[in-house]
Amino acid sequence: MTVASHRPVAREIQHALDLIHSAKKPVILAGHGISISGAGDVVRKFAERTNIPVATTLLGIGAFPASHPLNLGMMGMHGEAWVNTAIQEADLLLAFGMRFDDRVTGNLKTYALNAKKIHIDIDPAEINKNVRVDVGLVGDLKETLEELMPQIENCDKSEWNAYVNGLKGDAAVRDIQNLPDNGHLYAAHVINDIWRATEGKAIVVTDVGQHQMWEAQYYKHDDDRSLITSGGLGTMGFALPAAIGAKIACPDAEVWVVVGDGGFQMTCPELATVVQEHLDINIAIINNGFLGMVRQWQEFFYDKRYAATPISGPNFAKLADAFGIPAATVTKRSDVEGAVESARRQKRAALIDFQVEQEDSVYPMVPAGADLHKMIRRPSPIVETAAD
Ligand SMILES: Cc1cc2nc3c(=O)[nH]c(=O)nc-3n(C[C@H](O)[C@H](O)[C@H](O)COP(=O)(O)OP(=O)(O)OC[C@H]3O[C@@H](n4cnc5c(N)ncnc54)[C@H](O)[C@@H]3O)c2cc1C
Ligand SMILES: Cc1ncc(C[n+]2csc(CCOP(=O)(O)OP(=O)(O)O)c2C)c(N)n1
Ligand SMILES: [Mg+2]
Repeated sequence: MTVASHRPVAREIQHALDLIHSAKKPVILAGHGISISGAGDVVRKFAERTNIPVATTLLGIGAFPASHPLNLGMMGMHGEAWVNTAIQEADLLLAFGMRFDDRVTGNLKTYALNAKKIHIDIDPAEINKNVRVDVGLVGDLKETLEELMPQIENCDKSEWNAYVNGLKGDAAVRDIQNLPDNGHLYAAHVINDIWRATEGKAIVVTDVGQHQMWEAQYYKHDDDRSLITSGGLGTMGFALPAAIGAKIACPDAEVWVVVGDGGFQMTCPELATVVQEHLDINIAIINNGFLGMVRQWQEFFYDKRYAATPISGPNFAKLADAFGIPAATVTKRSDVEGAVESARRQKRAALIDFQVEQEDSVYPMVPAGADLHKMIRRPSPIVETAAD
């Protein structure tokens, strides 16, 4: 293949068009470059005209609306199983401003072997870096798609879409909000309840770990840049300072921090900045008493040898109180909604310490370097867990 330099050349554009129009099982891989390029609208028009389903990276969440019928959800290590299966069975992948991170591909030797690949990226170094592609279009995504659009024909991919939707099975209705309360508090419940209370319209800033993945799974983002999260660097301690930035940049937005008990302790002195600058930020600590994501790997791959992952912490509500921030501690699902609404009503910062199940894990999971379709599934679906 050839890589067109900086402005895609006609031959490469034609090759891409041929692949798009002849594909029977295509998937768009929507990445962070969509937001950076401001290409959200043209990506939506492209997907609708070609009828191609869309999988997002973690950093692509929100760049294509979660509620759009063509949105499959997040791909990769903690993506939904049907999304990864669709990618593995696809005959064409269209990578839009994403860089095939190892959390996205799993084992490169078995990654989407049946698929032709088109990669549109502004950085020539990204083309063929991790995954070899058939067409590499180097350029700004919005400009490149706008150039392609007049030549894109309406496509009927209804058979493929029906097949992919069928893959969702029961997992698609992992509708946890209507389940009976069994006395357990799951992080998934908390995040889903925050999503419902905020009608999906908040800017959510997460830290790094299990709570970050549950946020990606259970808060449905329809708006671009409404999820701010540390992806590639995965820097614990990111959430609170980043939320301060988000609130100052968007003072009228409702801003929520979703943070683990470990990461919060890394940058919690910034509560002083929150108070000093009179910032109305709501902080949800997903407190599981562990460096949870590391504990999960120890459970799955190291015989539950929980070395250095059980962590202590202060009484977070008292800590908030010391800063003059109103706070609550929640241990029961029935108290989640009231605490969230009370935090939202305050016209200043508020903090909630959600003391969730300690040894819950994020499912599904592709073990690092494993084949993308070989996911570890939840032993019993959360539907059953929550109802037992
Ligand atoms: C605990 C943990 C678990 C994770 N699990 C997952 C997971 O399950 N699934 C997942 O997807 N991610 C996961 N991640 C995140 C992952 O590590 C990467 O950060 C993420 O996949 C990168 O997404 P991206 O390629 O869309 O964004 P980026 O890394 O930001 O790449 C953006 C790409 O767009 C290009 N670009 C920029 N501007 C433009 C433009 N104007 N026009 C065209 N192209 C442009 C860039 O050159 C780059 O190639 C996880 C991270 C952590 C910390
Ligand atoms: C600064 C930093 N140190 C270590 C890590 C490795 N790491 C990734 S997730 C994680 C655990 C996070 O624990 P917590 O903040 O409690 O969130 P949880 O996973 O329990 O939701 C660790 C230690 C990291 N990403 N960043
Ligand atoms: Mg934790």
